[in-house]
Amino acid sequence: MHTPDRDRRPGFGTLAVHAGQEPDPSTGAIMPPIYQTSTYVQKAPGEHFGYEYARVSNPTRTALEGNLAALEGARHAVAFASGVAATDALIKCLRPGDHIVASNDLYGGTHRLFRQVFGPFGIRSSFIDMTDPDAVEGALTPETKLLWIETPTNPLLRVVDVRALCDKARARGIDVAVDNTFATPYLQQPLALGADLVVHSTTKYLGGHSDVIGGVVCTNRDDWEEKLRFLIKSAGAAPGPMDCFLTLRGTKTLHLRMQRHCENAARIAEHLAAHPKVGRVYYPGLPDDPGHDVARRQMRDFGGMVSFVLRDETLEKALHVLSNTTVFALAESLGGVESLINHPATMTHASIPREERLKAGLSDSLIRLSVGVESVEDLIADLDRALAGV
Ligand code: P1T
Repeated sequence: MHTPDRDRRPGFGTLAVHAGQEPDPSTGAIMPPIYQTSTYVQKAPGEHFGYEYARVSNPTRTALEGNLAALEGARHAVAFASGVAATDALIKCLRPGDHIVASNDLYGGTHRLFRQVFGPFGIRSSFIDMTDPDAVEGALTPETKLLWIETPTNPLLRVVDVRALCDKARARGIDVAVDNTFATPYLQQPLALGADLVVHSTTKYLGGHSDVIGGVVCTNRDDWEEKLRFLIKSAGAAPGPMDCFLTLRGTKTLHLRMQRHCENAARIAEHLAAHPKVGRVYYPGLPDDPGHDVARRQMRDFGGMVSFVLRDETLEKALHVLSNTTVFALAESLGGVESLINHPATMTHASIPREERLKAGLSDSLIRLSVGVESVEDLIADLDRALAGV
């Protein structure tokens, strides 16, 4: 994309609105069309216009990939049919005998994929507290090929020092992947902190409207891009053109939405921290949060996710709150404009064995909020009403 001053890199908002997209050369359409086609005509055998078959590539997907690469400051972005499909393709690039060190506080589906899908193929995973440098050091083996970092983590919002772990990994020839779903590139850019790969569930903040499932891997490494494109072609987890269009529509307002998500989440975290019925609040924006200092260093703001437990930590009382909000909808997922409330133990993280969950600090009564962009007074009143009943 071009700006009047060619020496200056465009700002985030300009990239969000324009990167990856030029008006359609045949019609002048200002928005990239939804190229709803499975195949492309060839001038002669093997002589085509850049596209052969839509599992491999599609112009709507190319526009989305150009946009996401620009937002992450990456040379390449490879889009997938879901966040899990993006992770799956990345792990398929490892080999039997390889070892992954991952956070013990992470999306339940990632744990399930690593343990239950790749475990039987001989890829081992260790889940540890990545905020503890000694725990990371102790988990590394000569077979470790990948560090898998989520930060802030799902659902305890722990903050992992990406630069420190990248330095440690680089010294040992280990690649680092960061799942940047919770932070988004507006708040945090892991490649600039030394990561090799950034993964997103674009289903969340990037899409932003809870109407599409998607994923992406961004990287500056040509070898990784080649492997991931080979996997899209060979294993087929390609996103459809309509989904790419919807995601691209979402990214145009990412910076605006994130500002409001952060503002609302900070207000709610402060309110809950002062509420007599609330025990602990997990939010890196609170000054006494253990991740606050690292978050201030590596993030622009603290994000839209807040977790908490009640002072009286009984499951029954937590379930009462979960069932009695009216603006916050009880649902899995996050990052849409609407607020959601979730119970990790029975919903998003049910696939992690209970003992492992408890050891990682994820209690049965934890409540997770995805704070939307509604009027914050209504969100606070909704939580207060639900809390009043316990
Ligand atoms: O749902 P999908 O697009 O396949 O993305 C999976 C995924 C990957 N990484 C993180 C950090 C995630 O939170 C998710 C999906 N998470 C939820 C559905 C959830 O409610 O936590």
